[in-house]
Formats: sequence, structure tokens, C-alpha cells
Amino acid sequence: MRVVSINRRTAGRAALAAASGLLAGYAALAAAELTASLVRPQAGPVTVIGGAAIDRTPAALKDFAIRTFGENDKLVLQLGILATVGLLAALLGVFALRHRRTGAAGVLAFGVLGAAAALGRPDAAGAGDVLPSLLGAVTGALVLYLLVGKAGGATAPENTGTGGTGTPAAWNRRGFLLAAGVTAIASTGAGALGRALTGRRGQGAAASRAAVRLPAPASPAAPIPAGAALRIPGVSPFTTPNKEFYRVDTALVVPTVDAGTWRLRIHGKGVSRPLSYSFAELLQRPLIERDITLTCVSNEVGGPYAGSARWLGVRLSDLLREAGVRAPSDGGRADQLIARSVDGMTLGTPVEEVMDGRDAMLAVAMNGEPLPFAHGFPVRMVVPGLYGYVSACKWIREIELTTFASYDPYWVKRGWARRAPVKTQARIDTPKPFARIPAGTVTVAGVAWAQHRGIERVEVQVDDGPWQEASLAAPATADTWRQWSFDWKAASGGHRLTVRATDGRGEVQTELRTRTIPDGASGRHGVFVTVG
Ligand SMILES: Nc1nc2c(c(=O)[nH]1)N[C@H]1C(S)=C(S)[C@@H](COP(=O)(O)O)O[C@H]1N2
Ligand SMILES: [Mo]
Repeated sequence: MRVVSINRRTAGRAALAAASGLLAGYAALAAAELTASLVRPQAGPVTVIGGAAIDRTPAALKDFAIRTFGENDKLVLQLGILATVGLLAALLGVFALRHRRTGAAGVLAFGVLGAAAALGRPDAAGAGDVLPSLLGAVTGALVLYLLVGKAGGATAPENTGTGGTGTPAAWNRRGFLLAAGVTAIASTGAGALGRALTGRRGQGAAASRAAVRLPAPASPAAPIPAGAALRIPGVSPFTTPNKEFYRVDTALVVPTVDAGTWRLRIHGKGVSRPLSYSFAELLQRPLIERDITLTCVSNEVGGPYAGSARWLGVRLSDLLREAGVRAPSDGGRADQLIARSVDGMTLGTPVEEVMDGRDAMLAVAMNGEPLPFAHGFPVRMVVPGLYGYVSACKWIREIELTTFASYDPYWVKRGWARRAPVKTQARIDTPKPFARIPAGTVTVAGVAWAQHRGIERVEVQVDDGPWQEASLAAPATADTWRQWSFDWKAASGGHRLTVRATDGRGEVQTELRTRTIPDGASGRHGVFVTVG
């Protein structure tokens, strides 16, 4: 009986200690969040550790995460970090029951790790970035020390005897509950205050966005032909609304940049006149407006990471020429342009493509409104024909002219190709995979893209039958996707529908399946359906 009661008491104290650890972790994160809201929201421990984790994730795993969790990948990562912090905190709590000071010191050690992660971020703004992690850890260590003491933890090494021989410190029920309650309430308050302050920080940027008056383009987009949008339910709209536009980036906290203080610098190899522009200066220049389809290299065959928008911006080759840059084919010394964003991302784009006459631009607007924050406000790059990771830098702040031989940007360091023109793809939007459909005429439809080459033909194959010509929507431009449809006389049974496109150069989309790494997935999209 006695043994049982001791075990129960031990288990009970361990539970209290674990709870102390969890509360200490909660207090640490809350204090860190409040500090980060005052220093720099991006320097918070979950954000810097998440960022470090993203940067260190092998390409294959990152691809898996994008595939599995889609645009929730960041949420999953953050929840994973919180769960890990919670587990470690609970373990430290139990450990602190015996070794109170060492347990508290353990919390501090995690703070140092967080501080190191903060300093290692590419957008680290200075020594102040260590403060959220350090102050959070000090708070957590104090809370752990205090609560474990109230839970009956050892105060000094001599009290760490094992079994029943040590002096069991008194378990101060009222004291513990009071301290725990105060910690929980204070932490919740601090966390909420931190979030509110962070929200207010973004207000300057939001106000600068609300104040943007978009000028009319000097070179408007050609009107979208009436027949470019087939009215078929289930087919991706020709223009993707901003709210539905896919988002792929490494930013755990969407950068909120104040357009009033933003500047873009152009410098580097072969630049005879380094230049710098404010947002207002860019808006005063003649703007071009173009419909351009953007696709992500991480898009699986048939995947969702493609969208088309009407972009308004400054022709990038104009700015480069002003800076004295010449295309490599014209004797220019730089063949790679590195775009750097405010969050430290680097993307490498071939100078030749940017200057070959295509509508490469620094975009300031998307579908008639200033860029949404998630899509790069105030300015991003868009280059028709190239995957986003080698062209579409969001929140851009710097363009450096260099060479492919001398510099590898972020994604290239992680195994992706230096050059990545978009591969020809066709996607079946309707019917959906494994749909059950009545026999009769079924409209099979979707979109096909081969940016900057255009789509010349789309064909559909039923089971192992012959390739049959699909009807194409009216062409808009070679830089946009093209809708297609095919009326299928569907007979009962299970069937496989496969689609393939031919680009504007007459090249048929390959059936060779490749992974997304290193330069984009190839292969043909197919869906299985059941008729009848
Ligand atoms: N600053 C920054 N720009 C970025 C990225 C990023 O992670 N950070 N991701 C790129 C990738 S991989 C793609 S596909 C496009 C996606 O643009 P979107 O999110 O507006 O669709 O942005 C590109 N620009
Ligand atoms: Mo991408």
C-alpha cells in the first residue's frame, strides 16, 4: 500500500512538473512574441527556427511537404515546432523536479539556440534579433524554477536523493495553482499584446498600399479575346482571381513592406551606372500591362501551382539598359541577374531572357490592384516563360548583375537547376479524378501552358485509343495558358483519360515522367473515371 501511494505521489509530482514545463514553454514563447513585436516580428523564435528548418530541409522533403500539405505546409511546420517545444518543455519540467537549476539552465540553452538561429537568418537586422529568444528563455527559466519549486521539486543538489531517502520537498498546492494561474494569464496577455503590436506595425505598410493610385498603362494589355474563356463549369478561369492565386514561398511571416520607404537598387557586373528607384519613381515611368501565366517548378503533373494574372509594371530591360547593362549576346559581362528580397531570398534569372524582348517586368499590380502582400507588395519580378523560382522574386529590393559561374542563388544551392524554362503541360480540370459520370456526352476540359512558346494543339486519349483533337479556346498570348475542351461519347465502364499539348514550336509534350526536381515535372496528366 505504502509503495503504491509513493508511486502515485511520484507520478502526481511528475505530472505537475511536466505541467510546469509546459507553462514555462508557454511563458517563454509569449514573452518572446511580445519582445519580437517590439524588436522585429520576423525575429520571433518560432519564425527563425521555422526559417532555419525550411532552409535546411532537403529538396526532396520540401517537395514532399508541398505535395502533401499544399499551401498549409507552413502551418504544419509551425504546429510541428510548437509540438516539439511543448514536448521538450514537459521533459525539462520533469527533469527539473530533480535538478531544478539545471532544468532552468536547459531552458536558457534553448534560448541561445533560438538566438543563434535569429542571427543566422538571411534577413537578420542586427544584434537586436537575439532579444526575443533570449528574453523568452529567461522568462521561461524563471517560471520553470518557480513552478517546479512549488510543485515540490528539489531546490538544491543535496535534495536530489533517489527513492524515498531524500527529503521530499513540500508540495505547495495553493502556491502552485496560484503561480500557475498567474503565469497562464500573464502569458496569454503578453502573447495577445505582442500580436496586437505586430498587427499595428503592418498598418504603415497597409496604409501605403491603400494609398497607391495605379497609373494607366502606357502599353495596355491586348484585350482578352471573347473566345479565350470557355464557359465550361470546372475549368480554371482564364484570369485567376488574386484570392485564388497559388502562393509558394519560404516566408513564415508575410513581409509587410512600406512602399513609402521602399527602394530598389540595381548594381553589379557590367553596370556602368548603379541605380536606385523609389516606388513613386517606378510609378512615374511608362508602364506595361500584360497577361502572364505563372507556374511553380514544384507543380506535379496535373497539380494546382499555376495561375494567370494581368500584371502592370515597369519593363525590366529598360531599367537594366539605363544602368548600362547589355545582354550577354550583345557582349554583356553578366549572364545572371540575382534578385534579392526583403526577406533575404535570392533568385537567379538569365539576363539574356530578360533582355530578349519578352515582357519581363517589375510588377506593381496584379489584376487591377496593387500587389497583395502575399504576392510581393510593393514590387515583384515576373518573367514570361520561366518558372517562378528563377524569375518571380516577391518583395524585391535589389538586383545584382553577376554570372552563373560565380553565384548560386537559394534554390540552386538546394539542388534545383540554374536555368528553368517552363515545360509544356496540359491539365484535365474536369472531370475530376475518380469521378462517377453518367454515360453519354461528357465534356472533358482544362488548361494547357507553354509560356512564351504558346499552345498550338491539345489532344485527348481515351484508354489506349487514338489521340483525338481537342477544341482550343481562342489564343490570348503565347505567355498565357489556353483552355481546351473535348466532347467525349462516354460508354459505361472504367476509363482513363489522358491529355497532351503541343507548343507553338510544334513540339509535343513528352510522356516521359520526371520528378519536379531539378527543373520541373514532365509527363502527361491522366484521370480515371467511372461511367454509368
Ligand atoms: N521573396 C520570395 N520570392 C519568391 C519566392 C520566395 O520564396 N520568396 N518563391 C518563388 C516561387 S518558387 C514561385 S513559384 C513564385 C510564386 O509566386 P506567388 O506566390 O505569387 O504565386 O514566387 C517566387 N518568388
Ligand atoms: Mo516555385
